[in-house]
Amino acid sequence: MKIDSIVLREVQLQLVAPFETSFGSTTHRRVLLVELRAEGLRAWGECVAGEHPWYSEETVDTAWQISRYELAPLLLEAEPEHGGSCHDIFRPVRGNRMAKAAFENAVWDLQAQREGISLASLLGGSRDTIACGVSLGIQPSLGQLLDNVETSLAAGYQRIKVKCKPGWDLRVFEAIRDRWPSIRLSADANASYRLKDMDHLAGFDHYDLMMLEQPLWSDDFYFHSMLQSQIETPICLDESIRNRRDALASIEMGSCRVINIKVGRVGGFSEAIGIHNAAMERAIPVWCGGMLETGIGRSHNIAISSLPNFSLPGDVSASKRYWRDDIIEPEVEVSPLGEITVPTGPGSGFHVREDLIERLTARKDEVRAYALA
Ligand code: OSB
Ligand code: MG
Repeated sequence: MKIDSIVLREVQLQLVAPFETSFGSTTHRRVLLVELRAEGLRAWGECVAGEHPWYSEETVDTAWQISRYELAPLLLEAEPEHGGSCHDIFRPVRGNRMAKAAFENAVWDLQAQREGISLASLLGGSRDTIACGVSLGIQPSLGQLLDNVETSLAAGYQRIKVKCKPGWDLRVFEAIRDRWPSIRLSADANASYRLKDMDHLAGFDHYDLMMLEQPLWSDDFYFHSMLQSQIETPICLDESIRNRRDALASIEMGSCRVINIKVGRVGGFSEAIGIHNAAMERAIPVWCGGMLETGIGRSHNIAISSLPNFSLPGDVSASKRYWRDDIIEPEVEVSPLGEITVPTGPGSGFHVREDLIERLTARKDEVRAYALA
């Protein structure tokens, strides 16, 4: 596929409500979008890097730099056969997986449009609908969190995940279990505990959590395997898993029993599929994580979630939980059963609202193929 030009944009959007994790609070998003123009088609990708290097080293600004001066020139020169070619094209650039994923996922989207098939089917998806959960941030009060749980359950969400950290854990689980003894409940620590907390974490077993996500360091497998051997609650790794090899190592070491796959964190759809397959062969279920995406990233999360081993509800939720006006049409909706229908139209199956994106754009740059010739 000959790509004529690549447009990079930073769009700025306000979240409908602040989102607080163990590492800080987010009220608005600065999002890097990548648009590929090729063969009369336009394909989009979203970079999930945050405003600050809290979740991972990458930020929207490092991703901009790497995208503009490394990845865009490499891709314009390469003429990728398909999305799966990107891994090799970007090999000279170490790390920077969130920036790479934005490009690679746009190439997959372009290929799906070109072949007139859905992105989900191109990726190997087999589900018509995906199961949805919510991720509820740390709240100013327990009462506000319980209100959020109630609203989410009423909307149909199949699993409630609460962010936790030292000081916002046992009494939160206690209060939720008191009112809802049998809902599917999980917790995400975003790497906020240490080895000295082992006994404390064993106390989580009392609350029948589906899983505890990333309790220890963001780059650790070994101490998670020690912890997993001492608690009953299944550990789910998020931050630690950067690629398929990490998934294999963590499964073999017994560091986790569930894996959260985020296409941005692992560098794009190809690596996500590799992790999905490796986990499936070893009977480890996976689910799709979220990064407060706009509709573009969300539409890609829906597509990957249609693969068979995405067997647990993901953090892929309705547009209106995040944005007053999403940048795709129709916006993503969740049914009263807590499901999203996987689109069957070509590409992502959603229309990208370029007029709205233009109004939200804070910076823009275009890199053209001929400029390199
Ligand atoms: O750890 O899953 C995480 C958001 C930002 C950074 C990390 C995480 C999250 C979420 C939000 O949990 C999931 C969503 O998009 O709703
Ligand atoms: Mg997480």
